Amino acid sequence: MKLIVNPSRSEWAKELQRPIQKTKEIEKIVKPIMRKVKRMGDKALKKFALEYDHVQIKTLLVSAEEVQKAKSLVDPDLQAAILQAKENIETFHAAQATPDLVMETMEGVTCMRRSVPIQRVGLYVPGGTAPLFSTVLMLGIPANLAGCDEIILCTPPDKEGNIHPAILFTADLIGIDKIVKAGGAQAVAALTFGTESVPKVDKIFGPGNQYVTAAKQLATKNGVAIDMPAGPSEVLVYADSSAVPAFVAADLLSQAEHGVDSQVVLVASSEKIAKKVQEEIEEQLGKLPRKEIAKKALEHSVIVVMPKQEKAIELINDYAPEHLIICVENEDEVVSQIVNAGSVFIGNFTPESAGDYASGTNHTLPTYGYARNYSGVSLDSFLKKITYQKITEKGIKNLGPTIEKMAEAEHLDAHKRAVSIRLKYLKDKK
Ligand code: HSO
Ligand code: ZN
Repeated sequence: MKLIVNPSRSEWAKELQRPIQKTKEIEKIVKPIMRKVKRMGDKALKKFALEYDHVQIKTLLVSAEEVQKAKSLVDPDLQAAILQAKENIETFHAAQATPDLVMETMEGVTCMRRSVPIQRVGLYVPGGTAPLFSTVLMLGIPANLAGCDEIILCTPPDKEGNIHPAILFTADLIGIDKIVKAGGAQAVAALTFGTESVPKVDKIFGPGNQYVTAAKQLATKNGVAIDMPAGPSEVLVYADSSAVPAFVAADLLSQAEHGVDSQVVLVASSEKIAKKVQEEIEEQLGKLPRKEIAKKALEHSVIVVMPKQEKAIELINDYAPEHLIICVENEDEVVSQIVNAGSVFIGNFTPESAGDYASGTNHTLPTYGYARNYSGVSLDSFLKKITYQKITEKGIKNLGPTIEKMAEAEHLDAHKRAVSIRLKYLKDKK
């Protein structure tokens, strides 16, 4: 990891540059995939499964027998862990529900707002080097709580054409029964346009590689919403002398092992702490099965020494990390000044892994600086808010003149008349 000491503001963007995304090149590959799925439906999905997942798929939808078999393959201890995680995630997300809003803004003018579920949602769960069954919980639980009518889960099959048993177990646990053996851009295309086996959805959720990300962006041009734009996963740890260097190193490595393009950043209050963490990273890295991936991620990762807390906080807000771990003496003071971060982990005993799996918060978070303008996935991500209003005779008499005046000033006479005609009717009625 590169170490920089007290960089000036003008250097921050360059020093903390995220791995460049080759968006245009990737789009060139993804567009024809999307077109093919749109034209050929299931046939295209099977063709791409053969090409990219190296497997001949007969039936795209996972059968009930496959789910039953998978359940028997998941170790009981893992089943219990998944259940515990489910409970916490459910508790935290259920509490996010907001009551309907009904109020009179002035006499006779009632305004309401209600949450209504998005009807059909597609959840993408990556396969690849790590089967992220935790993502099934993070997306499936709020989708269920919101009351979405149809939940379709897409995930790539392995070379035998199977889905990882823990993914199937988790999906079954939360009642998702439509699971499609499709990954990559082709899965996103299927959810966007619909195929014989895959229903078209209204919104697509979930992490994925650059192809999935590009496909999700293209989906938005076809009337489908997405959870958020995405880039590689990242963590920033802010540590002073109260932090435990071995813990900090472990947290940085936990993010680095996600992928070669993951980025980890340490903001340390002194060079002494930075060096200690560096030593710990060296020590711990060798023991990791995924050390080759982590090592590559560390190559484009940075340690910034920032003795002044005020500047450290400015830098953190400027970088807008997906995950922010704060291990400093005056944690409350620092936390209150954080305005750009996906999710914040506070204190020496709060590893990012807690939020990744089981504490209750969602792990689908804005990366790549999007924490400046996006929130992570929550119950709200699966809901729309519809507003309603009801105006009585008294209400239109009260509000009418205001509307007439404003419409007139905007030179929109038909708008004004929609009110005047009613006011006149009420006047004539008397
Ligand atoms: N850190 C990842 C989520 C994850 N970690 C899933 C382990 N499994 C992105 O927030
Ligand atoms: Zn993680």
